[in-house]
Amino acid sequence: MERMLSGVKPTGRITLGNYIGAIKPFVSYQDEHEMFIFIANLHSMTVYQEPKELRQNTKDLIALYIAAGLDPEKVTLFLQSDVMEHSQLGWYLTCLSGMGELSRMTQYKDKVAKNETIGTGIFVYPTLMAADILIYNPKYVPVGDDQKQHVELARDLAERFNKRYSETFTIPEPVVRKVGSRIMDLQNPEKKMSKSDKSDKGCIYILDDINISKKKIMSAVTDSEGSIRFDPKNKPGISNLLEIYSTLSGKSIAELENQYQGVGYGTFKKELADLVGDELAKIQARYNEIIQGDYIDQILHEGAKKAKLIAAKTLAKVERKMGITIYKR
Ligand code: AQP
Repeated sequence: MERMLSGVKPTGRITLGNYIGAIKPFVSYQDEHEMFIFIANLHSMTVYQEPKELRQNTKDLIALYIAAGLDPEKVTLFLQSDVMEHSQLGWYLTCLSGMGELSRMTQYKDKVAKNETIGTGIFVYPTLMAADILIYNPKYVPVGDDQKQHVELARDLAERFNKRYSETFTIPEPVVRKVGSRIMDLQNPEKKMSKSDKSDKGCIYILDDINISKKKIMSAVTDSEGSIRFDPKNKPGISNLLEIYSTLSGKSIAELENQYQGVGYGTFKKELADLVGDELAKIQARYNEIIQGDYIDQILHEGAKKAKLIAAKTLAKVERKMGITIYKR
């Protein structure tokens, strides 16, 4: 089985965007791949996290991974901070990277353009993300649309290291799904749905009350044309709802366009709201069972042990090749 790796940051309540763009695809890959899925808590530190909230968000995220269908028997689930080798390899890769290439990373560039205060962590986190990936030598990295650039940096750094010190890292390939890799805000469909957004009206959270999640779909911004067709440029609201519908129902966008020909937006939204509500209800029921007791602690403990075995081996190899190690450990 080919190895696959990905993660999500515990930076807020998990959204429908995170679920459709990341967690649901992870579940669909688990039978055919050797998967490593982690909670990217080191990355969450690039922006201040209130400690109590961070603890809760971390716990919720691991419970949601499992509630959504990830099977800890098949998938290695762990906290990034439990495997310290990520940070150590991250440092070596930071030293291998240039200011120029890190300055070209979209997230950093956006913050510069908006004249925001930028922590150093925001600037260097792509090299830590490269380490998260390369330390497991995965073939595939499933990501949403916005993360593709970071996997490309990981590829460049892997090639640079391999060339300088000899073949060491597998060159990873990003896997970006055609539908659902960028779910947009329901109130502002020009903007990505994000868990750390301040306003929650356009954002459905997986742990939202079911009626509230349905109301959010019913009040999603659309347009005045009245026809249900996929046209992200001219009809961003309806196109976004079609993507959500398609990924949750398994029907293609073309099938949905056909099914809803001549049907009003109200009916379309109502049926989508029911679909979203049913999906969330299933996940929430399972979440409520998992969040009790110490099941999560056991999963994370086991996961960290398994991940560390591989990460330590890669790091030892890297340090040997770089000349850091001078004795047999
Ligand atoms: N709106 C989205 N549509 C589809 N996929 C999405 N992802 C995030 N938002 C959407 C994917 O979810 C995974 C988790 O990413 P992350 O937590 O590491 O960071 P992110 O992409 O920055 O996610 P958020 O929700 O926008 O978090 P904040 O607000 O903290 O920055 C990734 O695979 C991502 O592509």
